[in-house]
Amino acid sequence: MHKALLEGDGVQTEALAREALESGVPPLRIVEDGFVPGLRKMGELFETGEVFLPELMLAGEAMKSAMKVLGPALKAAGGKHAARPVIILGTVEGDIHEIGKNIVGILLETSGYEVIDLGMDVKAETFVKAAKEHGAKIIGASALLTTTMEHQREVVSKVRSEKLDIKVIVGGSPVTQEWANEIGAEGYAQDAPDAVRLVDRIVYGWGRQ
Ligand code: B1M
Repeated sequence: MHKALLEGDGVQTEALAREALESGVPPLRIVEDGFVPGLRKMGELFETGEVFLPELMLAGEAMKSAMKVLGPALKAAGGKHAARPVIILGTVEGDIHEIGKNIVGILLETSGYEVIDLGMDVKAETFVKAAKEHGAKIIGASALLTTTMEHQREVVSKVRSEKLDIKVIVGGSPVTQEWANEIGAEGYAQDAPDAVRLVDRIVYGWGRQ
């Protein structure tokens, strides 16, 4: 999986995802142990100038091919839930990284939440407008670039300035708990399972194991 991602081979990533599922490997394990390390490696190679934007894009596309198979499997593994608190999710303005945000969304859905995914490059006012429209109590804002993290602060500020009873949670690879504290976000999650635990704590005051 790692190699297929580094080669940007979407046919292979999809085939390997299918093969692993058919062999009974849990879908979240395939994502986190199979593909995510390959994407991390790609990021390192990009940072050191060993690969360039086209390779990075191909790796992103190859991951999306795998997610075509893994997304429905993740949802199916989560089962059905009756109570569906609404969560507004998106990647902040100026940022088009969506793979991690999509995994967070899928896991929240399979954990019983209704996720309204606004996609990527979402303005602060769009997050807030959607939350008001859908009666959501939580907004999740993802950012993958140090330059776009600042827009997470804007989402918090917009919620505060309108005095809304909405909690903002943040995540993404450059984001930390310290950053969440600094901008006044209600929570930070480092990965998708952690995001579910955080939302559970906010909504129900408890965490699932
Ligand atoms: Co870009 N990119 N990229 N990229 N990219 C990074 C992020 C980078 C770290 C690579 C590097 O240089 N090492 C670097 C950012 C540097 C920085 O700011 N510190 C970078 C750069 C520089 C860029 C461009 C500027 C390159 C350029 O044009 N010169 C450009 C920016 C475009 C833009 O957004 N305006 C760019 C473009 C792209 C592609 C479009 C080619 C592609 C994205 C494709 C897509 O998403 N459809 C891409 C990719 C694939 C990456 C890397 C390689 C992989 C990102 C990823 O999907 N990771 C990335 C390297 C890296 O992250 N190490 C890199 C896997 C994913 C499962 O993890 O997204 O971290 P992640 O999500 C995790 C957690 O963070 C958390 O849970 C997820 C699941 O575990 N999480 C949340 C995420 N959101 C959350 C929200 C929550 C809670 C948890 O609550 C709301």
